Amino acid sequence: MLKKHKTLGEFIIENQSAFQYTSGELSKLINAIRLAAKVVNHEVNKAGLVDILGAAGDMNIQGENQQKLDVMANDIFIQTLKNREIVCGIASEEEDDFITINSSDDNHQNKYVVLIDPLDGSSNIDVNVSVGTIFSIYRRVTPVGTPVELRDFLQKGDEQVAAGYIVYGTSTMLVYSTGAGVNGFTLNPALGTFYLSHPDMKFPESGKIYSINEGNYVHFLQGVKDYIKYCQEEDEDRPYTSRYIGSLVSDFHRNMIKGGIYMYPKSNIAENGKLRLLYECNPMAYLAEQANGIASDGFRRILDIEPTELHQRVPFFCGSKNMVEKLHECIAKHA
Ligand code: P6P
Repeated sequence: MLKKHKTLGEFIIENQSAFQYTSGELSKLINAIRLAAKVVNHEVNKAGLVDILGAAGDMNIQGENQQKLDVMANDIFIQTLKNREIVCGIASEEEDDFITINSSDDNHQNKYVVLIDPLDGSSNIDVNVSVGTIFSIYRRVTPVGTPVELRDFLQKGDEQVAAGYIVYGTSTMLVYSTGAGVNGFTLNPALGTFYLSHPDMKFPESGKIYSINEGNYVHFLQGVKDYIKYCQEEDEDRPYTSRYIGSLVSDFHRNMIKGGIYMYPKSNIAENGKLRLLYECNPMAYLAEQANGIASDGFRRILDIEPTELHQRVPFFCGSKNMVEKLHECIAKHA
């Protein structure tokens, strides 16, 4: 008898009551993200083909103007979320400013804001390496019935009501949390259905994988350099393994399953690091903590940082508790 895996739809309904806000709202949001994920997955998986067939010019096989995939992913998520009566605003890495979404009664009745990186690591598409979508969900702080404002988006990561990612890898997975642990769902492309494949995901307390772009080594803080050397020296549990895909979602996902630490420090070339606080670091930090991991900027808990700008960058260190704490020790020695 085939063990029946729970579908994402069944899981959402079962856990709807656990969501601390009115029932059904989260379902609409996650269902919109689920649908958009399937559409983006389809586009991402045929990207190479379209490039080949579209080589004749900038027209693709359907005769449409070929969009960059991250722009296309952005449009798909925004359109899908707009169609639900629940989102009053969206901020995206692909949009300079936030987008106001009015309710169909024109009275701004929708309660949630969504922040997204629609296709993180999209430069990897051209070399057939996995990419991801990252999303972060808050309740608005300005009164329902008024247009959404910037302060609805500039909320601390601690205020998130849900966050997650889709990783378009060897298989496509949707991994998310609403504050009661992290669950991973794998898409069966033949059926277009996500199945619960990774219930209650947790970072191992320790790990042996460190992920960082060592090409920037000379620019790192001395404490980060010391930690990298710690990972590399001979000892009972070391040297660790260096694994860096150049796709945050993929490195994070592997480290959560196997144990590891992801690091994107600040440097002379990236004075606040490269990753964006609102739609990359906050959602991944929320997931990390829900999975017993840690996420910091080297000094502060990511989820405590008061945002000041929509696209602000922060240094980002995230993963297995013991590994991030060891990094903090190395940094503190030089603080
Ligand atoms: P670098 C992709 O552009 C990204 O935002 C993350 O997904 C990835 O971990 C990082 O940047 C890669 O940056 O500077 O090492 O190429």
